[in-house]
Amino acid sequence: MKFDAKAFLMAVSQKNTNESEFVQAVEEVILSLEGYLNDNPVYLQDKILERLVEPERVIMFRVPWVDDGGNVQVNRGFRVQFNSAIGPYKGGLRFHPTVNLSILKFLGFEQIFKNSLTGLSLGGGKGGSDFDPRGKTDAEVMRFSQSFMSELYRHIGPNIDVPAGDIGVGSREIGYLFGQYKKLTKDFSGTLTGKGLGWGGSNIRTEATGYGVVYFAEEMLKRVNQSLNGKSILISGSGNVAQFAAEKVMQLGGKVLTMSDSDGVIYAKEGLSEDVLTHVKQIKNLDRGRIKEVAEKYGIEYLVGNNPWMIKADVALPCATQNEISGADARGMVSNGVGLVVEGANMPSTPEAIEVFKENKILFAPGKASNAGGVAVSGLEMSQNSVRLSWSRDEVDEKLKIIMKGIHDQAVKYGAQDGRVDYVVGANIAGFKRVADSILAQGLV
Ligand code: NDP
Ligand code: 2IT
Repeated sequence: MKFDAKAFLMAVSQKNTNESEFVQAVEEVILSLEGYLNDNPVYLQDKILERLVEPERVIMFRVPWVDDGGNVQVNRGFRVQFNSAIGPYKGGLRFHPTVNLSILKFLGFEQIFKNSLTGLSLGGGKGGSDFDPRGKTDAEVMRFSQSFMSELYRHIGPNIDVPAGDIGVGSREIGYLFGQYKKLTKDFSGTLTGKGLGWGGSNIRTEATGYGVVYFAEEMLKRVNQSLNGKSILISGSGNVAQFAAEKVMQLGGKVLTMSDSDGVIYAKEGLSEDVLTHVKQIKNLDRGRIKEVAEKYGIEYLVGNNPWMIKADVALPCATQNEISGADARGMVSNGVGLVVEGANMPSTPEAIEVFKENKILFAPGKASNAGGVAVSGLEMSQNSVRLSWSRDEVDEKLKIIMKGIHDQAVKYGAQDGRVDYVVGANIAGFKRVADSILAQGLV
C-alpha cells in the first residue's frame, strides 16, 4: 500500500472548507511524514491518519457578558478536544478577535505533536474566543472570563482537559477563569495551568516558552559549534513568549535588536538594554499599552506598521502570531544574513517561507518543537499539583532544559540527512510516532 499524500490532503481540504490555517497545519505534517509512512506501512492501517485529522470533540458556545456601560455583548467560545491518545487534552486558550474554528483546529492539531515531543502524558487541545481584550477594563475581562468558564467548566477537569494561556490570556485571565471554575465546582485542582505562584502555579511557567525557545536555539547552534553569544537577534511580538525569549537571549550574551506589536517595531542597533525590556514588561503586562510608548520613553527608533524581518541580523525568533513571515520576508531575511530561524509563535512561517529557508540551507525549527517549553512546564505544574508539592526555580529550569534538549535530540534522530537536520521532518515524525503507536494500541475508539 503506497501512501498518496496529495490525495489525502485533497480530501482534508474538501472536508474542511474555509479552514485554511487548519489545512496548512495538516499539510506540513502529512508532507513531512510521507516517506516515513511508506517505510512503516503499519501506520497506514486502520485509518490512523484519517482519525488524527478529526478532532475527538469540538465544543462551541455562546458567551454573553455585560460591558461597563451596561450593554450586553455576545462572543463565541470554543474548545477543540483534538486527541487524547497519550493523556488528557492540554493546550492554551486564545482571546483575540481573529479566533475562529480554523485557527483553533490548527493550534489543537499542532498541539498533539508538540505535547508528544515533550515526553509527558499530555493530549492535544486548544480553545478560546473572538473576544478582544484590547481596550477592555479589568472588570470587563473578569465578567467575560467568568461567563466563558460558566460553560467551559462542564467539559474540563484535571484528568480530562487542562487549559492554559495563549494570545490574550495571561496571568490575569487565568486568575479569573480559575476563580470561576472553583466557584462552580468547589474543586481546587490543577484544572488550569499558568496559575499564580501562591495558588498552585509552577515556578518558571511564565518564562518557560520564551526560555525554551532560546534553549532550543542554543542546542541547534551547539550542533554546528556555534552559540548565541555575540549574535544579533530579531524578535517579533512583545507578549509573554517574546519577553522571556528576549530575557534569555540577553542572559546568554546575544543582542536583541527588535521587539514589536501589531502596530510597529522598536529597533535598537546596539541591542535593547535590560532596562528597556523591564519597561516593555511593565507597558505590556500592567499598563496594557503599546510598544510605541517604549520607543518614545527611551528614544529608540520606531518603525510604524512594520515587522522586523527587513533588518540585518544573525538570528530570527518570530514570537507574535501565525503566518507573520511571508515568502518575501524570508527571502529578505536570507539576503540580510539570517542563518537561524527558531519559531516561538505557532506556525509563524508561511509554507513559502519554510521553502525559502530550506532552499537556502537556513537552520529552521518549527514551533511545535521549539516552543514546547511552555506546555512542558504546564505538564510539570500538573505533576506538582497532583502531589501537592512545588519545585524550586532551579529544579524546574533544569527539567525544562532537559526536555528541550530531548526534543532537539529526537528531531535530529528522525530528521538528519547527509549531515544536515530537517527539524520539520524530525519533529513531525518523532511527535507522530508516539501518538500513532498509542492509537494503534488502544483499538478503534
Ligand atoms: P501575548 O498575547 O502575550 O502576546 C502576543 C504578541 O503578539 C503581542 O505583542 C501582540 O501584539 C502580537 N500579535 C498578536 N496577534 C498579532 C497579529 N495578528 N499581528 C501582529 N502581531 C500580533 O501572546 P503569547 O506571547 O503568549 O503568544 C505569542 C505566540 O506564541 C502565539 O503564536 C502563541 O500561540 C504562541 N505560544 C504561546 C505559548 C505560551 O505559553 N504563552 C506557548 C507556545 C506558543 P498586540 O499587543 O498588538 O496584539
Ligand atoms: O501553544 C502552546 O503550547 C501554549 N499556548 C501553551 C499551552 C499550555 O497548555 O501550557
